[in-house]
Amino acid sequence: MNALLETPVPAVADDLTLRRGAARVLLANWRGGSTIPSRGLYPHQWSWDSAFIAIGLRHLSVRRAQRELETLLAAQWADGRVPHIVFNPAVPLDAYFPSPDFWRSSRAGARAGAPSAIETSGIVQPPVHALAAWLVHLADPDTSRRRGFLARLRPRLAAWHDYLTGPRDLGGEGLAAMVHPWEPGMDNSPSWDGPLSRVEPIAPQTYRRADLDHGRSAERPTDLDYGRYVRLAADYRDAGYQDTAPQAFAVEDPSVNALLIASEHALARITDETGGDPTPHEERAARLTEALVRRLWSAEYGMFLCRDLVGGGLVAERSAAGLVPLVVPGLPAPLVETLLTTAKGEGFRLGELPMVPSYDLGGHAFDPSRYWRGPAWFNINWLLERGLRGHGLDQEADGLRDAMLRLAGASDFTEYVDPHTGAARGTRDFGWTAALTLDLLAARQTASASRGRTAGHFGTSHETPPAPAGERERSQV
Ligand code: 9WN
Repeated sequence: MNALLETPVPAVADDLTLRRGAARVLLANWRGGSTIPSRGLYPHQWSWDSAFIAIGLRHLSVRRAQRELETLLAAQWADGRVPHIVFNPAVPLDAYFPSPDFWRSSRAGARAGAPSAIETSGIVQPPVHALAAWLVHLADPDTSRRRGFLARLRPRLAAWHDYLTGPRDLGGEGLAAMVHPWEPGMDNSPSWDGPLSRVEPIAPQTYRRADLDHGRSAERPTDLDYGRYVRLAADYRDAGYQDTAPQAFAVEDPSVNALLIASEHALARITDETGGDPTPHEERAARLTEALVRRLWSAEYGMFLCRDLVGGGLVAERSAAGLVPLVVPGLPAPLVETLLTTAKGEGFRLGELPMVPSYDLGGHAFDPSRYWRGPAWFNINWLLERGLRGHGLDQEADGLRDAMLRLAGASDFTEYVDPHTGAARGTRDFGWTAALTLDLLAARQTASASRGRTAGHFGTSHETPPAPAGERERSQV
């Protein structure tokens, strides 16, 4: 039975009200050069948040969307890494933990090429940026060309991907590895429980969790998790953020690598558009796809799993990260079919529940409220929607898109929702929820104008039609 029918459904906002509400969130969260994820909990610039936000912002202001990515990439380190947080010096140190005085990037990261004039964290987040840059370009190619947007970003994006496929290929088998649970962006996913259990937590009295000033503790990671996060970050910092130092935590994550592949396809298009040869990027995307399937596919689980590089072997936990490779354009058809079966099965109930949960509904660690251990997130569902559509699964994609739009409006653009009831969880007025609402609204409008035809995999293929008028800048913000 459809869970939406089991619970009272709040009034559905019409498209215009939804658009205005989402725009209001993005305007309120704009800080002059970038957008904060939320006004209480996350008062700085976050890396993958900015990519998703730019994808939505392009429907309000192409200039702002360009700026969002430019600001982030201006904080790139000389070794190519794009830091997961760029700190705003005007925000008090105690507003967010770990704060700039914990990461000490300009000093501790000097050997790795951290900028001297901007404070950042020293870890990374998933590489959604080339994809975002390409989509921002498509929204208004003329303005993009006139401003040299892609030409300026291209070398930085290429260096970012070189970092992930070079120093971060810790397994030596062609995939990027993540060295902290914050890096894949799904912080307390049950997939990390095993790999994290080997990490000695730092003493709780040595730091203060600012997140609990804004979030309910039942919806956030536990203190034990935090102790381990802080230990790993402090050790990485004390090793000068060098990737040659031994890591206590190192995993290959299917979502991160799938996003790298999607972004590598986008980088091929960006390179072509700026007069270069796209072939090396197309070849790298193909190599990464082969490595993703070889290293992380589990026929037994019918989905991709994470690989624990320290303990060895695949992690036997079904998380939504293992479905995200649907965004990979060249994924073999039998795998797409199996992923669809898994997504529709008992664990994720695509099409039955309003949105896909972050973790197996029947899994031993499932919790409908606690962060990445069950709640459904808008960015992951947006990726699944695009992935399904890219493989021609329009009916499933339409259902997901419409449910997301309904829940985004009904929940005040919340950070995540209870996957069974759709009830809001986490912080409200959340940046990427608002941004991706704008993107889905624009796509729905374009689809109904062209009687159902929408572009497939993010417009990264050669056949992609030019940006629809509905995706062009409509209003100057
Ligand atoms: C740590 C900003 C970020 C998201 C992550 C999400 C959460 C941070 C935190 O918020 O992580 O990076 O303090 O919990 O897990 O995906 O990018 O929105």
